Amino acid sequence: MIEFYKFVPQFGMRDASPFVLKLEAYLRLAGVEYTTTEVMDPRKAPKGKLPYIRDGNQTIADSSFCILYLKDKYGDPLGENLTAEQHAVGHAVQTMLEERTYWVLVNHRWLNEGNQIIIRDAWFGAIPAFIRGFIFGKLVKDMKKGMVAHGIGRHSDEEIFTLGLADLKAFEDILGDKPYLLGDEPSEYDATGYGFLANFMAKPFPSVMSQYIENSKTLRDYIARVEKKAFG
Ligand SMILES: N[C@@H](CCC(=O)N[C@@H](CS)C(=O)NCC(=O)O)C(=O)O
Repeated sequence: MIEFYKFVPQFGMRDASPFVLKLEAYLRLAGVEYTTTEVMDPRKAPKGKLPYIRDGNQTIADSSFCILYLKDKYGDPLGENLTAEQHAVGHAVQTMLEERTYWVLVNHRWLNEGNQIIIRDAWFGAIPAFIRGFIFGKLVKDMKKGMVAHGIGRHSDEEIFTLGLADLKAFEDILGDKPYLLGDEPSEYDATGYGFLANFMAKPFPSVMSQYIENSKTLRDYIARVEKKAFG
């Protein structure tokens, strides 16, 4: 049985990490049986990040490597009927969400001063107050440094949202009036689409991104459709 390691549910969401939500949606859509372990401190994870899975004595970290492992072990029920071109489109959309849109989410949650307090109290509230500020401050500083090195951290919030909104529009246009990103049936790329879009709708962090989704019947219905298909 696959053991799935994730964060504790937070902000009214099954998981406030888009990567964790992606993997859990994949497990459900692909019909893989699993048990769940909630982790408070991702530093103890094999690559210092969540999600990861265990299967017997094997540990696989990173949502994409987990999915590759699962496809290798159980086959690819969500992808076997897709053409190479559909896979390529799915891959490109997934890479956009994970490598670019993700930073729009991180910037808004972790570097916006109001949101920082919400994050700090929710995830670091158990740490004694006298060291909480220090630990959280260092984490935010390291995050900012990483984002500057990446390049995204050199833009203003407004510029970052401009990039994020372009990603949402691209996603919406590729989806069009299809029920799922690549057609009538869900694929692994919908697990990613859902994981990211649903996370922008986390209640305590309204933004132009959540507004865009709220105003788009296509995207709203899509999130609800994938959620229903995956989680019932
Ligand atoms: N490429 C990884 C990304 C995972 C990731 O960035 N997880 C974040 C949560 S969204 C995390 O665990 N962060 C903890 C940390 O950096 O301390 C994947 O696909 O699993």
